[in-house]
Amino acid sequence: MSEPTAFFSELLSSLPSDWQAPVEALAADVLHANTPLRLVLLGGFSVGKSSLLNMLLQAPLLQTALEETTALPTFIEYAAERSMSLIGPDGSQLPLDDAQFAHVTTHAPEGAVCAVLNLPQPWLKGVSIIDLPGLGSTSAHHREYTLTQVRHADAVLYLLSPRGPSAADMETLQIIQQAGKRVKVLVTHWDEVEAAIARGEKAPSLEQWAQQIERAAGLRVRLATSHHDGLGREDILDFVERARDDLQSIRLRRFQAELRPVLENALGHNAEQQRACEVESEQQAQALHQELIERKQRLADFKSNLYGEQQADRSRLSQQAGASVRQQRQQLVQQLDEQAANLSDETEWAHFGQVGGQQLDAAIRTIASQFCELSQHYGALELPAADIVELNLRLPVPEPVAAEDFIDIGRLTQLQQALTEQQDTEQAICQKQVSLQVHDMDEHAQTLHALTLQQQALASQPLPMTVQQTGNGNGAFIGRLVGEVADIGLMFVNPTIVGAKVAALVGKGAKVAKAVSTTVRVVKGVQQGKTSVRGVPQPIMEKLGGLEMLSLGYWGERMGQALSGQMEIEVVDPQAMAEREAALAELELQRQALRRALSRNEDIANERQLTGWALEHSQKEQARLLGELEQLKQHAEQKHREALQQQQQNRLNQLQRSSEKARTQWLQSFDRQASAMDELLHNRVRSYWEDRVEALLNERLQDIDLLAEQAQASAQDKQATLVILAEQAQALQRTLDTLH
Ligand SMILES: Nc1nc2c(ncn2[C@@H]2O[C@H](COP(=O)(O)OP(=O)(O)OP(=O)(O)O)[C@@H](O)[C@H]2O)c(=O)[nH]1
Ligand SMILES: [Mg+2]
Repeated sequence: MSEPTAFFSELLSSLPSDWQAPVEALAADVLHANTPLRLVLLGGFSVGKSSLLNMLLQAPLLQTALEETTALPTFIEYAAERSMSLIGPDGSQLPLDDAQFAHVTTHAPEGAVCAVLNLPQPWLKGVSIIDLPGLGSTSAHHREYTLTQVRHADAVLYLLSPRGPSAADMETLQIIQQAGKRVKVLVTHWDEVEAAIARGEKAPSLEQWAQQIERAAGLRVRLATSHHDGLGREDILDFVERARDDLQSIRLRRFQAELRPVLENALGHNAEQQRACEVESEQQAQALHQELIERKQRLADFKSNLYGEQQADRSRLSQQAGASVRQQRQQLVQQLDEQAANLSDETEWAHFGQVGGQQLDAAIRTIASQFCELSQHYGALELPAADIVELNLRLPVPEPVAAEDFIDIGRLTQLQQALTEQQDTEQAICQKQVSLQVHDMDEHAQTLHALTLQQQALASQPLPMTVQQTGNGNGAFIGRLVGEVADIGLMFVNPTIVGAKVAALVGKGAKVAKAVSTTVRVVKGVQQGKTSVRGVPQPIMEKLGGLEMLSLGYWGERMGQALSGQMEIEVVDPQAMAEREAALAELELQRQALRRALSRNEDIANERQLTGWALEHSQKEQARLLGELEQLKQHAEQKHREALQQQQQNRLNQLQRSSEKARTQWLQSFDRQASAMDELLHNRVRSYWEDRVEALLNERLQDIDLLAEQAQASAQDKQATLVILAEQAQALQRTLDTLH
């Protein structure tokens, strides 16, 4: 069994049972903590703490200056790689570069708890060195924090200026001594002392200073010297190494130092009880009675004062907490408003939501850390040391609340609220379902139907674009027709080129060919009969054979030639005549057919001409329609633009409404969380005053009643109690004696 464990087991067995729980808690806190050696550097500001660390680390890593420099506690620890970071109240780590590290350690940004410098220097293994703001610094908070660090430290490097120990140094050294820390005291700036000696000044007596310290602070130390150029480095590294090796016994010493007042309290109370049991004569009983009455009166006075103290403390905290919440809320409102004003598009919505949430979170975290700071400064009650001992009134140390606890309670409240709202909604739905009637259902169905119809009507509305397209198509068609009609018209203006023009017309394209399809059919009939026509030259026959050559001009021209061709009739051959006549008749037939075809063409041309007039009119109408169409188009475009603008405006309004809603929800969430955190702070303070301080006072008052009762008990009972008390006192004393 290791030394601390063996000591602790023995201690517990010797303690009266009602003192065991607080001692176990203390042991868990100090004795059994598995953490590196905590070494703090202490001393007045500008005494050279950071310079000394730079000297030990052999690099200018920490900021030094003549004025108050270190503002943020800085932990220096071993790691395989060099890194720097800033620790937030929730334990978050923000990596820093050299410049940022220099800035934060000298400016202590709001909400930061400490900075950490990790270095791969082997001598730092198993050690956590803490560079603190100087004692006696302008900030009261710094002093508070420094003393807390002293409480939790295992070892202290205490730096004295070359002027020797001041009253403030003595006070702190006494605290350190009582807390059982391993201490090394150094006189810094020794180079300046050496320079002064060289100038002929008297050397200070380190021995004398050590004696003064022993007298004033009860601490026996050997004073060492150092300066930032390296003096004392080996000595200090040796101290660190030994302290690390002796960590267990240092912690045991710390534990014992903190245990001492607890045991002394118990022993004091035991002595009072024994005195009460030892009362024998009436006179002694009277004296004790008188003493108890006086003590009770003092406690009662103290208790009634306590109410005023408590009220003052609570209202001070309440004001500070309120101011902090108001400031954060105002800032949050401003941030959310700015963000909402910049919101102009739905695509920014996700980003808006994300940033708003982050701003709310940051505001909550800021008040959490401010509340955490506030929670370190309540319950300040100055009691004269004599009263503390005499009345056995060692007040409990007020416990600060961690920022994370505030955040947790805020979130919890918010979740509870959300849950309640959800339950309310569900309940409302259930109630509605119960009271729902059939006619309500019909009414809903009809409304749904009406809505569907409206939707359909909207969907079927024509768009302006359709009208425009139609107009364009007509224009093109009319243009094409006009060209063709002009072609046909020209044929009639100059009948000599009738054939060629008709052929050109036919050749122009499929559409006109279709228009003269009747003619084509006639011509085809003529073509089919031509083989029996004698006297028609073969090439003509072949040309007539091609459908693509079915041009009226061509045919007319050729036919004319054939008919005008000279026929030589020398012998009248009736058969030949008959044949010729038949051929002529045939040709006549064909000519007639052609004439008919031509007249059909004429009709068509006339028709077309007439149509041309109609078209002219139609063109005008078309132009008018086109004008109207253009107007309509412009009107439609204008409407379209207006609709787009309206749509844009609607979207903006919708966005604005949504952002307003989000803003309200964020602020509600902030209010809810802030008020839960405020409640936690007040509950903690109230519980400290009412549950702990008042409870302690009540305990003491009860003690007095118990003592009075014990004094009144029978001689036999007193004797028995005395035996038990004496045994307990012995055990307590034995334990106390084992403490260093
Ligand atoms: N001559 C001399 N000057 C020193 C020595 N140590 C520190 N200084 C100077 O004293 C000033 C204060 O030194 P710091 O190291 O910043 O002191 P500190 O104790 O860390 O100060 P705070 O952070 O403000 O509490 C600086 O200008 C240092 O250069 C030393 O041994 N000799
Ligand atoms: Mg410093």
